[in-house]
Amino acid sequence: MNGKIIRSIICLALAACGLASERAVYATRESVDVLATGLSGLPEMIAPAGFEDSGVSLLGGCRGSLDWGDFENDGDLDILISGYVSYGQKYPIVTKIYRNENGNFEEIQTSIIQLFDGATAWGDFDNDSDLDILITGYDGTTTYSKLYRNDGQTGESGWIFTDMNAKFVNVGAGSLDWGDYDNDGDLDILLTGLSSTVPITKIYRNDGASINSGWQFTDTNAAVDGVMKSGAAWGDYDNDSDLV
Ligand SMILES: [Ca+2]
Ligand SMILES: [Ca+2]
Ligand SMILES: [Ca+2]
Ligand SMILES: [Ca+2]
Repeated sequence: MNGKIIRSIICLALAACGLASERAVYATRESVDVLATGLSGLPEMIAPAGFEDSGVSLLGGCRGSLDWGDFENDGDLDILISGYVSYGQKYPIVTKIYRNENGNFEEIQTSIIQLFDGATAWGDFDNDSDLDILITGYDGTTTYSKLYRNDGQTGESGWIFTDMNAKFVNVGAGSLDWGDYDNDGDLDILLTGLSSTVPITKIYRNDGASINSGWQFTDTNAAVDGVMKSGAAWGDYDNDSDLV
């Protein structure tokens, strides 16, 4: 990888699980880079035509989730990844952030919860020009949906992500996407997954800062079917300049 990334494609095999050695970053001559996690036996995930293995080794891609994002605003894409470390072994479960240092990915220290079978995505929910984190999944015994605010570097290799104690429904086996569906300039949340034994789909409206330094996300009670082991994405299907 190099700094000439034009765009990124995220490939994720959520319901599957693979060998640690098969998690890798791929790069092409067109400067389109692919980061993939997933299952041994999915050849299209292992060696897509025209891509070569960059040799980058990451932990946490088994039954995992991932996202690219420049969380420290230095102009290159970094990696957020969660999941098992190795196939067939439920533990350890990790959530890791790798900082891109000229194509070398260096792990940074955070206090983000360790989850698998979930979803992760960078998004600047508080519009302060740095990427925050939404993450869902299992920790081995229960499910979580957590929002972390990016509060900057601490020490040489640490980064502060503050748990906002958001009141989202906790889900596993889900997916999520940030999007400003009401066009008011802030990112809202589309969230799916299994809550207890019930598949859910929730849309949370971002209503800004609340007293006691919290943040208000309001459940819109949207009439959307609940789903799990799913994919969720906003899109302006009717081209009327909104995401619904
Ligand atoms: Ca960066
Ligand atoms: Ca932010
Ligand atoms: Ca909004
Ligand atoms: Ca629309």
